[in-house]
Amino acid sequence: MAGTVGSNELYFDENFMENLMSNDSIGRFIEQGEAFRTLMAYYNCAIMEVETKFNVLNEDFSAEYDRNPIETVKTRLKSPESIIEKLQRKNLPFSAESIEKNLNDIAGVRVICAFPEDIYLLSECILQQDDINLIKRKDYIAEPKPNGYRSLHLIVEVPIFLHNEKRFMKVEVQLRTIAMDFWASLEHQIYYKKGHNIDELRAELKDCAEISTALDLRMQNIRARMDEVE
Ligand code: 0O2
Repeated sequence: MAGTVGSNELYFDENFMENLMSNDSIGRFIEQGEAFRTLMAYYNCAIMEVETKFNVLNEDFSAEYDRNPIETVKTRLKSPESIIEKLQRKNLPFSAESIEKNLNDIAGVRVICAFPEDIYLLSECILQQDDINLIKRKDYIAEPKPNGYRSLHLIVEVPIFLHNEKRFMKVEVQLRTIAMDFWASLEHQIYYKKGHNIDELRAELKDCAEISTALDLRMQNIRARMDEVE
């Protein structure tokens, strides 16, 4: 994910702003500052709602079964730079309205689990909550991307309760294991790199994806056998 995972600050670089203002349509977008800031505040609220839901589930499993299905929850608000880049790439209008209508990943919550089966357990639990609407589900664990990327992606809509209204906001939830997260972090760095040995590195990463899949399954199997013993 672009933007800083775990930090919800909005940040504009000075040169970046100058370049932006020289482009008419983007300039108009920036002029919409107030609407943009309000929208980002709403997404921030939605992130808090979804993060809390996962923390509650983790507490519940801990109290009931004496185990935590979640290792970590990371959150991020997409940076203005990434939002503008995505609107441009998709040839979409630069406005707060357009962002809300067309982009699904402004608010991001990443849930890291130790075992693959916990991913599906948590996904089921969150989706059966009556204030959550599922918009889109992509299972890159059942069907990994050609480069080896694995994760379960959910686009959900969650209500936020403001002083005078209830608003539904979209949040992208990525669920993955520690191994999948480790792999994706390195792959994300390589994605932006160029160089003569890049194909070799990508092939090696693909190999690592297969090893990490096997490791996830073996670890899950060990846990299942430990549960049997207990
Ligand atoms: P960011 O925020 O910089 O991470 P769309 O549905 O149009 O929003 P897309 O690409 O169809 O976009 O969505 P998809 O496939 O669900 O992927 C969305 C996010 O998943 C990406 O965000 C990444 O965070 C992650 N992701 C998807 N594929 C890969 C991959 O091959 N490697 C890694 N490391 N991460 C991946 P973005 O769009 O990159 O933006």
